[in-house]
Amino acid sequence: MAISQMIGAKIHRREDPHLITGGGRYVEDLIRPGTLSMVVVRSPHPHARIISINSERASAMPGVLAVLTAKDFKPLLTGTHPVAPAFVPEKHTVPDRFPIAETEVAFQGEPVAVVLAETRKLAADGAEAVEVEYEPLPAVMDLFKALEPDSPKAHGDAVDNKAWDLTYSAEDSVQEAFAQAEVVVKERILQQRLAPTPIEPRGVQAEYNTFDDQLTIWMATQNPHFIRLFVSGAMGLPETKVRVVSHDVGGGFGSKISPYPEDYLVAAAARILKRPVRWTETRTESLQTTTHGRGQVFDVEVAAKRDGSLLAMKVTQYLDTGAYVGTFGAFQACACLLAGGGYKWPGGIAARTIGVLTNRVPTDPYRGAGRPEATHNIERMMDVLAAEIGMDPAEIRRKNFIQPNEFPFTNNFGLTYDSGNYDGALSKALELAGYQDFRRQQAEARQQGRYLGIGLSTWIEICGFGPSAATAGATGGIALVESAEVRVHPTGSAQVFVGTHAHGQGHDTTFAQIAADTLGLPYEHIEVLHGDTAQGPAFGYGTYGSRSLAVGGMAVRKASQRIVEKAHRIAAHLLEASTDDVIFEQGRFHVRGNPTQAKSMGEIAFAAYGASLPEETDHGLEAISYFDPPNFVWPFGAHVCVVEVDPATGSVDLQRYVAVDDCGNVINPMIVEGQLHGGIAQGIAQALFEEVAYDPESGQLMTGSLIDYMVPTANEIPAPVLDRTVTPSPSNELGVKGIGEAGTIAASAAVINAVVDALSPFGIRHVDMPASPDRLWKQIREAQGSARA
Ligand code: MCN
Repeated sequence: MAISQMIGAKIHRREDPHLITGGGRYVEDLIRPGTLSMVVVRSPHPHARIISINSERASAMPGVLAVLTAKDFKPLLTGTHPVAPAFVPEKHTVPDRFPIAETEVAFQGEPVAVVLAETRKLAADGAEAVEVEYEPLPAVMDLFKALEPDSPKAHGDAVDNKAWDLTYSAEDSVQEAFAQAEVVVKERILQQRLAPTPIEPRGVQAEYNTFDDQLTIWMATQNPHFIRLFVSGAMGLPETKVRVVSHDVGGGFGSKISPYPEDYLVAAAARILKRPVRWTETRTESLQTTTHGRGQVFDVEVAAKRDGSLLAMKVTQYLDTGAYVGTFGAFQACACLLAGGGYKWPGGIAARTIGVLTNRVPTDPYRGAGRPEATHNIERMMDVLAAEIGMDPAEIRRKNFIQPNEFPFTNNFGLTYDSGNYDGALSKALELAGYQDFRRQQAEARQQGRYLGIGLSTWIEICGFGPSAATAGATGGIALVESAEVRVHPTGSAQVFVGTHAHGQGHDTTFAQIAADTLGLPYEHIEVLHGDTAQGPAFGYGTYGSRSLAVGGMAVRKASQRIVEKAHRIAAHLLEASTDDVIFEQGRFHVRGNPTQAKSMGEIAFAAYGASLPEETDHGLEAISYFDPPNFVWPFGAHVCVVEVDPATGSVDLQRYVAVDDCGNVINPMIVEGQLHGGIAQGIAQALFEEVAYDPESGQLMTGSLIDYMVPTANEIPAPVLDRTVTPSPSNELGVKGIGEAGTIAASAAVINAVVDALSPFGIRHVDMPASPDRLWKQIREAQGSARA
């Protein structure tokens, strides 16, 4: 492929051949000699006191080397589970969390002991033989019950079940707007708990080398450097003595950002036993103990004029934190700050978030984290309002959009949207979906007793985390910037080490595209490396929040530009010209006006390690860069979904899905489409299929296998029609915005709006997720009953 044509090229992912031919390297593939398997003994109760743990029988089982409990780990592990203060520093009551329970368990699946044996089967047998005596305590499974004063407390020593209660703004203008509004609509909107369910479950291996006191951890994670930071801190080791290696990762969707108890336990067990230790969760453990996403309820009220002009909004978020506050769990409160979507609210927005402790597994970011919730709320409310005043859902959106000439636009909470043309995306999507014609088809179908519906979702997103000035406070002092190191070798091949860590997003391809164009080297000569804290820059900030391109890709760009600057000086020296007279084009340096006398970047690379350098120039061609963006990036788009609902069964037939998205300039259109396909599938999954369910009385997880937890397959997801508009971001030189979460952020509202539109003849104006056949069937029956009454 020619030089300088890589950015924007629709090329296949270079990662795929080895992944799809079984050549991936996952944690389970790693076999170190002498490795012990760890199996975790977990609480069967949602809340209980631990009376005693008897490991005598287990310790005597064949192949079992040790049974370890909290008291064995205490000398090695200090501190508590890290929790980023995020947006809720006030009134934050976060229960302490040691990786393994000592006296009390607060959710079903919480570790109480670990068994280490020669094989996993022997460890599992040993775990069966560990005798734990519990005194069950009252558990609180429902977040509204948890807020009642006489409710059981999720932890024995808790005063109440509030992890936080924060009002972002309660402007007087909001009250005034509601008092003067011609129409007010309100809705309670559920965001059910979801299990992230990556194909590769969590896995950790660790080896402690006593020769040089070096701890190596192999694991499936989204951010190896953060894990190194937390584990080295907990074990009292310098970061230089801990190496975290993460090869291929089979998905994460946010669930592999934060450290987990097992990460510490495997590392500490390897140190105690002086043998390598491995642990990989079973699918049931994954559903039971990997952090869940969403788990929220919103009360939303919108005040407007009869002509559809929005005035003000009130929103209260109830967020089920689970038994402990996840490391980045409070980040989901950003649903409040984005409550207004892409619309203008002259009277303001009053927002309150309440974090509620329950006896369920903790919640933490899951693809979109806070932004799907914000989009779902506002996009539902736009339709509820449109129905109330008899206005077309597309028109009411157009009437209230922030206009292209109003960017940069500062929202009601002081966040500045960088650029956008919301109507541009909507108009294109409506045209592709045949919106005008659809209403005719819908009317005809209704005459035949068929219920078709169309739903819109005009979404916006904050991503590209993030500007250090904005993120340092939310992360407890760690500024979310991103790093890259570029090494050009004497023969003109280059290695690009990045601090992000792709786990399905195709960075090896897209970052090589950026480096190839910037360095003027052939794409094939560039190798992208990540996931090993012993290589590349000292720190990396990881892959989440659709930040890798807008922040990490820019670090690649900047480091590559530094190389070009140095190469420029060397080229001028070799061409015996002044640097001002030498220009860099298509990977070649030449004297202005004389393109025949030129030096390629490959030739300069060789010279950089040779004897003929300009004065005061160091040898080598390497550069490190950290990029700190001036702002977040704000992608947007419009999704349109067409469904048919069968009122006899409540089943939803997804007939068409159109998405027009705008992530600024695009590095690789094929990868962007792939990200949208996956993201949309997960949004549809939330809308129609998936829900983590607990028995409300016993607190037992009822969706502990993939038979009960309904992850849809390709059969249930239609191939979406994708298109885009291009509104570059002014926040980075590449003009890019993120796309990794966009599909999930947009999709649930488009699907549910379509379902509600289909069922509007029954007088139904809101449907909760998942809109499963039984839920819809009951709702239709109830609506028919009340219509008859
Ligand atoms: N890209 C591009 N042009 C753009 C925007 C993005 O070519 N204008 C490319 C990027 O170069 C990158 C990919 O698209 O190769 C996604 O980039 P970006 O939007 O920066 O998102 P991240 O790489 O930071 O990925 C994180 C995002 C998140 S937050 C979740 S959750 C998620 C997701 O990505 N989890 C995933 N996509 C996933 N895909 C897979 N297969 N597995 C997961 O767990």
